[in-house]
Amino acid sequence: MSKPIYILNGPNLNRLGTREPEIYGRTTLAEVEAMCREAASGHTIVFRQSNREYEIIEWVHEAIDEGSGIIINPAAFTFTSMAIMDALKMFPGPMIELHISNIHRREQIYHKSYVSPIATAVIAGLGTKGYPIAVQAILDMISQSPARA
Ligand code: CA2
Repeated sequence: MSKPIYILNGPNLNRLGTREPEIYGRTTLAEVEAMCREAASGHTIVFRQSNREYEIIEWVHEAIDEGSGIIINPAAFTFTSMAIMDALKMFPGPMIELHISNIHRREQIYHKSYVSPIATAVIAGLGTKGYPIAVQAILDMISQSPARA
């Protein structure tokens, strides 16, 4: 049985599709999850969202023990959390940092990510369609290192 891909989502993303559609679109997080499962074509996905920093850290630890890859949209924790960065640093496999919006086109406070310097790749600005693209990309990365598949 292959190890799951962890797709972790940070604070407020449970409200996706309900506010600021000009920035984040109208797709809900449940629909994003369905898109990811379809893109994974059978590979196991663990898809989670939390508004709590410690919970995301616990899930990164779980992924370190049980996961083959991590896709993470840390939302506001991107710019604040050394603790999530430290946990992610321990993950030995491929890791994609994902943002729905292009954080670099936004205000200065959205420019300095703690995660980008330790991520394998960064996807930003593709809208929620970035998620299935990230799933395909990480499956490709995992297949390049069969020990983790
Ligand atoms: O673009 C992204 O995916 C972000 O990670 C979203 C974060 C923001 O802090 C990052 O800079 C970029 C904010 C998520 C807020 O979630 C909302 C959900 C529904 C409606 C409005 C905001």
